[in-house]
Amino acid sequence: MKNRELFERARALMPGGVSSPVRAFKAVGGEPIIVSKAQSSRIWDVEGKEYIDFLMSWGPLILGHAHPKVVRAVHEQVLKGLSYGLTNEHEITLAELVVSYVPSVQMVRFVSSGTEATMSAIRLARGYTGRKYVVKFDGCYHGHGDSLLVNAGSGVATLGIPGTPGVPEEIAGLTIVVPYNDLSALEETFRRYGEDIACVIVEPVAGNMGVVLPREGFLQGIKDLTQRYGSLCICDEVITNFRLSKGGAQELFRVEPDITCMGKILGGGMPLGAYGGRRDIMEKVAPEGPVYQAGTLSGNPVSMVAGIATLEELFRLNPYQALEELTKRLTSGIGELLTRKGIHHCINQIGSMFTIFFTDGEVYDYETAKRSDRELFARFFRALLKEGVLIPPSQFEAWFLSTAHTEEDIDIALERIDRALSSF
Ligand code: KE4
Repeated sequence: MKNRELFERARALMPGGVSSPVRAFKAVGGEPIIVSKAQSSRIWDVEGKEYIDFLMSWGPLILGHAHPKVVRAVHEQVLKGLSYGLTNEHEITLAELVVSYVPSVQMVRFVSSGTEATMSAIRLARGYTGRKYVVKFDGCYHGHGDSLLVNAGSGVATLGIPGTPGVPEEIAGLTIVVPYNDLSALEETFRRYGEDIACVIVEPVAGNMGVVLPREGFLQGIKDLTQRYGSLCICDEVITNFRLSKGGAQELFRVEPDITCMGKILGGGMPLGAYGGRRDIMEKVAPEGPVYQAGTLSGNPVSMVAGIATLEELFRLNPYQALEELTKRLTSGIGELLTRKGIHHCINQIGSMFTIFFTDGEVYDYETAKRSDRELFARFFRALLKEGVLIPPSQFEAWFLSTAHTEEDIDIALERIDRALSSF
């Protein structure tokens, strides 16, 4: 089995045999697959097995794998060089696209990942306000920066406790964790720490506890509280930027963050992140201001042209209504299959992203997400993989569709999922 042979070699060379933990399939069991190629809505492993892909590289590929316009742009650029270490014209073009489409962004800084974007945004918020506390929501993930890798008891506002060895309590203790969708807990936090809170960072639609939607008034409530106490509101749109609408979740939910973090679709599959926002805040970033942040490959021309080609094609297609309808065709089909099997489930869906929770209650925060039957999810994941349907190897992630997915793909996927469920 080539997957297994290669994975054994990988495990001897890289921790867990992977470049990112979730790819080891530890939460779902079974053999991780090694990819050989991908095209449009399909992906193949090294044994030649084909899958309909709803992982889509965790979100960047809203146009599908290897879109010809993106491939052509990258190919033309690499013949002119892969990295310059000086400004290139493509950075200006992509910055103009970001500023014109993302409502709250007047100025932007490119980095190489979503983690860099959120790490830098936190540092900027602390530098701009001169304050130390960061507030995040339980179950939200903002990359692996120390201040944001904090687990804490949910239920009430708590000072972060180191959830990950290597994050000293002096750092974790500066992060306050509040339950998602719980404005009263956030108000309580501001009553206790308000004058010392630099920022609140939120996934405006959560994707990392599985998909969880903001309750009515939640996002605006965050903005109002941060404004009242002189803190900054940071929207982490690494998943939702350009995914839910041209202007992302902030456009859809009409909320104006002070800083927005971007990534994934922004780079169209190439390494790229960004943070941007109000001009008076962004002007604090070096070399214009004192808040230092830098990167050898920041503004890399190959990533830039991949992002430009992706956004230009995405905005030309304006596919959001069609993506919503196609996604609903899939979620309603899966819902029927699970109901027929008597399997309790809750599907949270918005636009072209969704999560199936195996629980019969509503899922509106991390506590309710954790009620999902993870053993059943793991069995479901393995059964689908066997039938040629690839979904995220974790209960707490989102399925993604792309403009490359067709109605025929959805119908074939539903047939494969039906076969997968025959043994349930
Ligand atoms: P990266 O550093 O992985 O580019 O971005 C971190 C990040 C920041 N903010 C949000 C809302 C994110 O979802 C992410 C990364 N997402 C995870 C899974 N949803 C990436 C997959 C992985 O870690 O392997």
